[in-house]
Amino acid sequence: MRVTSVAVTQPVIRGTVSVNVTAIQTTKGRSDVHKTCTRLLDLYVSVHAVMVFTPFTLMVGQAAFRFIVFQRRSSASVDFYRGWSDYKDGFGTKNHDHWLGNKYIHSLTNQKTYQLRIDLRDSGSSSKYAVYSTFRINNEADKYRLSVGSHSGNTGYDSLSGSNNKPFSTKDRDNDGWSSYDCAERHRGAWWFYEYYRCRDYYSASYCRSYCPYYCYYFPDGSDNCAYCAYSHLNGDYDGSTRGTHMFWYSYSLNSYGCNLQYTDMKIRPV
Ligand SMILES: [Ca+2]
Repeated sequence: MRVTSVAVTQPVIRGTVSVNVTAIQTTKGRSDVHKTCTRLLDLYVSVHAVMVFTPFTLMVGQAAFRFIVFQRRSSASVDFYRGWSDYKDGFGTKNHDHWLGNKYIHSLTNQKTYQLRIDLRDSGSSSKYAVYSTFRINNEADKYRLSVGSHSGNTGYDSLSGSNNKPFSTKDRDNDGWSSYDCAERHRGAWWFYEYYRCRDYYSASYCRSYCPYYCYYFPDGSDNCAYCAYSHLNGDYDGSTRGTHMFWYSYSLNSYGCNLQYTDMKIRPV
């Protein structure tokens, strides 16, 4: 097999690499193309680079490679309670738990239109998914603001809806717009948080004291109050031991209303 034209720009180890494969010659058939794609994808993840596979991606013909997984949680082995620079540059490893990096997600999703798929497995081993017709995040100057299209799937609730058009927050960058709380600290993670629900804004102290403990995604705020900053948060602690710090996706069709998720991934593919 011979790749006749590969243009690589900015060949740096941790940066944006743009690769345009414009022509491929092979004498051994499709399997060799597949192998080369695999190597290129290995490169893409191992250096956290962003590559542009023009017709090449379609030539792979393997569903697994059409998706780019930018988030995966499957164990507690990778700490997701990190600051802005880690979420910007990415962390974790390709085939295990990781966050690809906001600067790469931004670069990818602003070059073409991508669909987002989120897969979830709850504490009862039930698997659900959510699909968004379009997905992109803006640049760092706009705090990696989220933009998603129409929702479908079987989780029973569009738990990313409230995060749409919201900036990204980390424990060292409070962009949630809610002066009462640092949502990333309270939820121990990073997400497109926003001002959403505070029990005492609606109910009496005595009511909140009894109401708050029912929902594990409510973080406590004193003895008679609780709050939460989004319908979903997939970058919380794995098996979070403190109320409000779990990975959650609010849903009546998931065990424990979508708390204590045991597996998640977030992935995109061009549409
Ligand atoms: Ca805040």
